[in-house]
Amino acid sequence: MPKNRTFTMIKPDGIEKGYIGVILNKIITTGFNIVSMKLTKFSKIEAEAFYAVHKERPFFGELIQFMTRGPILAAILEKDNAVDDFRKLIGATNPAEAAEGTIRKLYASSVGENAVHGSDSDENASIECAFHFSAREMY
Ligand code: 3AN
Repeated sequence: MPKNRTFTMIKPDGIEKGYIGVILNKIITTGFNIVSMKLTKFSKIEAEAFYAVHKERPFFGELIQFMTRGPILAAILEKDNAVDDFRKLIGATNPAEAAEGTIRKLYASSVGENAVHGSDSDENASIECAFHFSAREMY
């Protein structure tokens, strides 16, 4: 598999609980290279745009409130098979269903507040990277 890229965020719950260090350590020791990273915060309009695909879902309002309540750590990660391997590393959306050793099993508390985001396709990874980083910030 050629090296490719995925996009991740440590979500507000992960930051509030002090999990930046342990989550980044897990990402790096699993073999991902961090190629871009920033601590930033969504405005309501930005969060609604980022999660537009979910706008008809019943949890949309809750999701936007959660994702705007504090800073996020946004990063672009590189590795062979990055998108699929990162989804494996973070585990199922609901931490109660996430496999042992995954980031969500270890550090997430609920299906809503699930500590980390990972792109679900190469196409969405490109869109999400460009949402948070300018061309000159993608190394
Ligand atoms: P994933 O993050 O695993 O790709 P998605 O794309 O289905 O999951 O959902 C995006 C985000 O929406 C999740 N990370 C979570 O924060 C939130 N979410 C998903 N399902 C629910 C739900 N049933 N209740 C509340 N929030 C949810």
